[in-house]
Amino acid sequence: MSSSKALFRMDPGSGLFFNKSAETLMKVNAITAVVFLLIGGILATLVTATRMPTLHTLPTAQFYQALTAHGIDMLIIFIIFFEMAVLYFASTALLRVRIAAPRWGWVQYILMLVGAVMTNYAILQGNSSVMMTSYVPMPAEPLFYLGLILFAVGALIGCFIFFGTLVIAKEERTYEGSVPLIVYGATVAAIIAVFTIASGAIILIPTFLWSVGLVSHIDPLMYRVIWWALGHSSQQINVAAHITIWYMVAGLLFGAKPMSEKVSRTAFLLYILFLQLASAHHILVDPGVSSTWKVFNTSYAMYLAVLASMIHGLTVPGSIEVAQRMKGLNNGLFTWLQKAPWGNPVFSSMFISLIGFGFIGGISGVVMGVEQINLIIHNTIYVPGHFHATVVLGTTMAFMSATYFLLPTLFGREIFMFKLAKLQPYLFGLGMAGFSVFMMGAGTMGVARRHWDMAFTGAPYAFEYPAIAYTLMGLTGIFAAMAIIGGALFCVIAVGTLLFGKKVDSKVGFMGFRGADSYTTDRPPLLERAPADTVSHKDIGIGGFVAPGTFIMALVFLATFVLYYFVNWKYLSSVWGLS
Ligand code: HEM
Ligand SMILES: [Cu+2]
Repeated sequence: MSSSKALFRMDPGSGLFFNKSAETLMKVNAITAVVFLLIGGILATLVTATRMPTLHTLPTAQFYQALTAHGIDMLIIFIIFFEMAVLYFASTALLRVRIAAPRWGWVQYILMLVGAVMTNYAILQGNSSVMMTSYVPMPAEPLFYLGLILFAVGALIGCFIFFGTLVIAKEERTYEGSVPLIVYGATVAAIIAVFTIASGAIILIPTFLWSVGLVSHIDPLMYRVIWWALGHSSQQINVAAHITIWYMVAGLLFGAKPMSEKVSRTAFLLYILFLQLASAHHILVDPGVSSTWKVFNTSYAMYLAVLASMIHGLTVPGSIEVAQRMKGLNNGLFTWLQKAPWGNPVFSSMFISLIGFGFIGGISGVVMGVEQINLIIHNTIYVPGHFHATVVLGTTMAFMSATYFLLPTLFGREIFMFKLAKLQPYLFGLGMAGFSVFMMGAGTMGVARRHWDMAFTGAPYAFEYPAIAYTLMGLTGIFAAMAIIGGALFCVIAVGTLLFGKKVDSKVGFMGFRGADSYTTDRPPLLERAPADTVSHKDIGIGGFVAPGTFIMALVFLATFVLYYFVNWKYLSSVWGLS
């Protein structure tokens, strides 16, 4: 297809250019993502209700079935469909270029959809309740693995379309200099995705052959090592993608520029270099891999990756602070933050994602990644407590923020039930934060992970957790209910906007976005490089710091971290007496 036929429209509010073929693909991928979020959310309700000893909703077999489907529909299917939309957006709308190979885009979508339905069908049949990790020698039906493989092939095609689009942008010179930081972040996500999918193929294809009887044996230890090259790296795709969204929102809403492009880019690069390595934190108690490897891997290598996340966690709010202070909100430490648009769900979702990911997901992740401390919480409900803070508070809320932005710009609709939409991020965010923290607490008290019944009803040997564990699980349930209401509200708002949302009036706009213009075949103007920041920051800040508020926040983060680390070592010494 020649470039002259490609159709573009401009969104006058954001200044973004949308290519028509890319736009359609972004829409179908994003809508499908939300549908799976809804399915995963319904399953979350059943799983949570079963974990509450007072409710015990599902019998054993259905619990593991629902848990398997919940994990897969959320962390694989919802997240990756959404990431396809993010990749198409970052490459086309930000670089003002047509999408490469739009027909292949449909192959990506259909393969992923067929794969998703196939895996869900296998789980529904009842012989594939092997959890998201699908550890051998637990067997699942061949369709379970085949579905995942098709899904992965689809995702791989999506990554190649992304790279192809970058090539076209470079050839057609739609931008000057190097690609913008946000495109750079998306590129990092796509590169990690290729590595992830390759690891997935290495492990899932033999497992599929094993399930149909063509391979006789798969070593369970080896399976776990390779599976986590897939499982861990796929979380790094998520992290790179959601941090990219943080930068995007900071730029869109505040006109914020990264405090230092070089530092942010280097931080993204650290992900490629070190994150996959750190996958050993998932196999810290496995026999067969040496302690030396585990310790090197989870400390030296992992800390470099964590450093990258901390840099982003600092520069994103820092850049917002600088932008706000430049606008005159220069009083005191936190006026810039107080005066932020807290009623705009694009901002509130993004900021809750940043704080929740850093304080809850980040700190707990580093602490549980220490080989010794890992022994306290291994295979307890602490683990889902930690990762709901990363993949839900962090990634899912960033994707919610992006959705609130895409509804008026991409779909050209005013957000349905806007008053509730303003509330939704707080409900979901607070619910998820409490849910994560209380699960972590219950896990520290020993409550097992993925166990159908914490009361061990009918078991031949009785076991009682400390009473506080039941209280913590009760609190987990209450906050889960809040998160479920918040999540359901999000789905209703997103679907409601598409069905009933008023068309954005491009003269008036909505949340500062002005919605659709008509399509033309004119090539969008060249994306100009923002001039190097010559503006002096002399007049802002306090005591020589341009972003003192962010600096204080970083110190609070550090203090929380040190305290929590200390508490865990202290606790370890008491559960593991030396005599
Ligand atoms: C209202 C929202 C949600 C609630 C209430 C919820 C609740 C739960 C519960 C209770 C468990 C089981 C813990 C256990 O017994 O081991 C679980 C597991 C899990 N959840 Fe969620 N969840 C929610 C959203 C999400 C989202 C958005 C994602 C991913 C993006 C996600 C990913 C997972 C995964 C991967 C598992 C583990 C499955 C396994 O062990 O194989 N959840 N969730
Ligand atoms: Cu990991």
